[in-house]
Amino acid sequence: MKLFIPKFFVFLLLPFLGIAQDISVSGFYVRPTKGNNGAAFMMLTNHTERHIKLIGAKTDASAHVEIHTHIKEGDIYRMRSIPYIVINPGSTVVLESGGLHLMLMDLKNPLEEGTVVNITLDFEGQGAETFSVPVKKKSCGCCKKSKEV
Ligand SMILES: [Cu+2]
Repeated sequence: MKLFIPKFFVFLLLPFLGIAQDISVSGFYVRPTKGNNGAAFMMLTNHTERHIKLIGAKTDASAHVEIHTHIKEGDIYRMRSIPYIVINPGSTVVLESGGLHLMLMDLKNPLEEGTVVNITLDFEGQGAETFSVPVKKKSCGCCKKSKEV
């Protein structure tokens, strides 16, 4: 199944997506891929005075989504699944290439640049929020690194 979402439809949805009251999500994008797994990146800013956890994500584009980090083993960095990401009070966590990211596992179709995938983020105690996420090679400038995951 390919996601062909008319542009006007995305436009209509935009006012309702992207900003939760306590957490803001910016620079959210997914990299195009022909492989089985895709990677999603973003910045998460916690506007509250308490810790907030990203405890999961899901999408209709893949079988499931894992939260990944990179762990150094000897001289090699390997991806590891972790149960959650903590966003400290008043802080921003960057999910970027080579670091934390969401891994879209077992994609149903290749992720083609210019399309959109819906990804739902689940924050502990905040509920879930769904975003229309563009498939593109680079973010809108929030992530400086460009090395491959
Ligand atoms: Cu990964």
